[in-house]
Amino acid sequence: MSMSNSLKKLSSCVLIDLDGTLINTDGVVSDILRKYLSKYGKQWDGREALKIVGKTPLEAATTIVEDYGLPCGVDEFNSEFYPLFSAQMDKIKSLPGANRLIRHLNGHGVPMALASNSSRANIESKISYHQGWKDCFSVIIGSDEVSKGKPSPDLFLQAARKLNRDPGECLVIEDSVPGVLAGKAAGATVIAVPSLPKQTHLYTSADEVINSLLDLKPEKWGLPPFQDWIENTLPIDPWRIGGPVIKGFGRGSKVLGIPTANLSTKDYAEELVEHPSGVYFGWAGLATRGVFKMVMSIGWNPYFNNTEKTIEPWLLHDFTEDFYGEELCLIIVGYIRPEANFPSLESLVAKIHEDREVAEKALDLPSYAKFKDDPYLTK
Ligand code: ADP
Ligand code: RBF
Ligand code: MG
Repeated sequence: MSMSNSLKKLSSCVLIDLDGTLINTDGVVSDILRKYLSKYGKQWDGREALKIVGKTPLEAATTIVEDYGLPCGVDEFNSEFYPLFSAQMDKIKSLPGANRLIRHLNGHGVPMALASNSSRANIESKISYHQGWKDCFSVIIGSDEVSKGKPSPDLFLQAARKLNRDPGECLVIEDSVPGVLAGKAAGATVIAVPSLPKQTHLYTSADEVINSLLDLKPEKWGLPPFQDWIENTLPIDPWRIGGPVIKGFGRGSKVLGIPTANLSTKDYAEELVEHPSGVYFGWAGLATRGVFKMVMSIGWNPYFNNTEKTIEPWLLHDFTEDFYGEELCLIIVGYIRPEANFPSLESLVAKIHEDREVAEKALDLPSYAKFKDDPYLTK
């Protein structure tokens, strides 16, 4: 066993954050603020999300009132904002992998606590829209039940106490910087799942930073491993997207032997929230050419540090010509890995070829192969 492994603390229970970690509260909050601020002639700036993520409701409200110079007090803002928010709570979706994680840990009898900077009452309302979740948590604590919210360790200390565990035995899962600091201050092991892209550098105190809950490996922390991976792939609910092939960045991927038939991300904003960036695979249909195996990347291509997310399927077939503008239909059936950065172009290309091999093999498995005949591909 390596030094770092032998020093690593094993966990026996999980303390988990709600907003931004298990559910996409930000999406609904942003929608409301966009409309609300326009009443005052102000425009919601997505970057503002950075400042409020992980804060207590009071802190978040104060930040907004101050930053936008609203002609109302924090109390007045709250009295207008909360009814709007409550009315939309049923629209808050679970984040990718959240349901899977909760069911997995619960199924293995791992004690779980929900510890959130939001109020106890709001936590209860929010999770009531997610079937079966409430019963999976033996402890639920909101910031109105402790003297200080995150980044103070109070919430996690109290959660551990109620689970009858030493904080050092707890694995905290958090999307926000205040939450990570709170977990470390409590003495827990902390995994960060940043809810905003390209923020990894802010999470230096976390024990590990992962891209999404799909990338969590519980066995690294002494917890039961997921059993749903098949030959290095994770099946996902089939996801169908299509559209005309557009011009990409023209980086000469073709020269590298890895041409990718980019799809526009504009039409898929909603779905992209529900699917983390990463490497996926499935089947691709081109109306006049047929159906082909496909491996793809969705995201910012860290190696090139793109500012826009791209959807880039590589069809595993030799074409004699380009097919820009043609209608391309994809059924994405499985996940392979998060996007990564690489020390050289050669190592990026080598990794993409590994992905190709994983995808080619997996797509022969009956559970993935059956989608080849899906009518969507030849519509
Ligand atoms: P761009 O930056 O415009 O996407 P690429 O170098 O990635 O350029 O090349 C992609 C184009 O190459 C596709 O739009 C398509 O027309 C063509 N192409 C040829 N073979 C393939 C393939 N096997 N998979 C994807 N695209 C291919
Ligand atoms: N780009 C990255 O920066 N990091 C990745 O991990 C990565 N993985 C990829 C996996 C596959 C299967 C494909 C098709 C592309 C991937 N790319 C990745 C995108 C790549 O940078 C982009 O297609 C370039 O334009 C290729 O030269
Ligand atoms: Mg391309």
